[in-house]
Amino acid sequence: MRSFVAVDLGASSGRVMLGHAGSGPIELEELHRFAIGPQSRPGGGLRWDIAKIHAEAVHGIRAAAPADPVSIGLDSWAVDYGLVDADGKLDGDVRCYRDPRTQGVRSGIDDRTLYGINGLQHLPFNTIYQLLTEPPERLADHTMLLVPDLLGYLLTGVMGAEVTNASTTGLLSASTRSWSTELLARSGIPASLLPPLRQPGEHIGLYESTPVVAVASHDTASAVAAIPATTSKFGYISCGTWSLAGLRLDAPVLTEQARLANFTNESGVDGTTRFLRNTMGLWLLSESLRVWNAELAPLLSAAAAQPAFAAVIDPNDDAFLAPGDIPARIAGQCRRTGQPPPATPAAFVRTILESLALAHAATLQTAAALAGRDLDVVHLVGGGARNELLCQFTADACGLPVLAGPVEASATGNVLVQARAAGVHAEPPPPFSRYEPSGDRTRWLAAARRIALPLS
Ligand code: LRH
Repeated sequence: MRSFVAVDLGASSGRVMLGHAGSGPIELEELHRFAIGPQSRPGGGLRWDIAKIHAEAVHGIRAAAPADPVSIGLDSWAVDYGLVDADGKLDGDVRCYRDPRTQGVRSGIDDRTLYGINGLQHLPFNTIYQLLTEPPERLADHTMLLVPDLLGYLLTGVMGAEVTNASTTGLLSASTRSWSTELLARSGIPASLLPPLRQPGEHIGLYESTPVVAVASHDTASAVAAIPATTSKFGYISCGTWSLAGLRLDAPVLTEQARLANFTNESGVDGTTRFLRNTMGLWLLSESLRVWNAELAPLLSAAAAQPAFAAVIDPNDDAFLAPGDIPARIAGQCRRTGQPPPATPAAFVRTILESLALAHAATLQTAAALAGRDLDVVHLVGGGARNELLCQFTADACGLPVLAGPVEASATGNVLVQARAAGVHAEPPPPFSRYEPSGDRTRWLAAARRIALPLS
């Protein structure tokens, strides 16, 4: 067995894992876990504390030294970046994508042309829109590094842009997987801002004497690489802060229908496409718990005993994006759709879980139709795989079995790519639970109609 260090940064927590690969499924050992979370700064704006994240990552990497790891890999949430100046220094803060500064920002490129090239779901925080809020002089002589590339630079001194995460910027061509000169020219973003692309598995440099290897540095790409699929007819949900629901395809789907359904074509490992849609995921729960100052476990048991389908919401509403009083915003959507707002935290949790399951089902069904695929099974990976109620609701709403796990999917995929680059056998662990659909979907379909979700 050989050991690899996976630094996996989620929007709410980061972890440094030691992954063991070589025979049998990858095994993970947690070395260090720390809170992340965006911070409000005086004068407004949400930022990431990159200096702290860097220090925590180094702390975890140092703890791995006794295992003599083969290499280190870094993955994180997508789209956010730091700007490095001509002297190689990080200039200013790394802003958080939930910062409302990009609301209403457009690229100046018509939607069809933009989608035909980058194949991306319109999300207000795609990097292209964030960059267009920067003063032009900051773009003229700086280099943009996405978060995992920035940490890679801080560890090794080498700059680059790993392609799976670059595919979330809006500036990469989904077909050629190279920076789009057309989109750069038409948006006015200088090409000099973007570092050379690198592929998962490429050597980046050394941290002290340990190689740092590019993995699928977008956490969702790493999570999808870790799906223990045994059939090609599978859909997936990478369920953490976000629920990313979709398909693994050989080529992007850049049709007008896919654009109108707001589907994304992000790059995956081995030339695959991650054809998926972002849905507001466990963020709805974690922000609500923060507002209530409550623990999840007792509320999940209480939610299981609540009446079914009392109220459901469309979790894709941009109103849920910014931090704040999510329960109040849920109640507002219930009123607007003629449903009684939940009255207790347990009732809110029931509403959130049923609504996420509905969104999972509608998204997977639409993905399959757009790509001309049949689905036999759904793999649910990430932190949400621990949530039994959510897994069962998802199976019921989809009318398909749900296979749960791995929970640490991004870290597993991170290790998998490093192991393969080192010529070491690597396979993800099998799912740890299977949820059968309970049969009659009539009530799920009726609930979807209340919020105009396309589910049949
Ligand atoms: C999940 C994720 C997702 C992006 C969002 C910004 O962590 O990377 O794939 O859309 O964060």
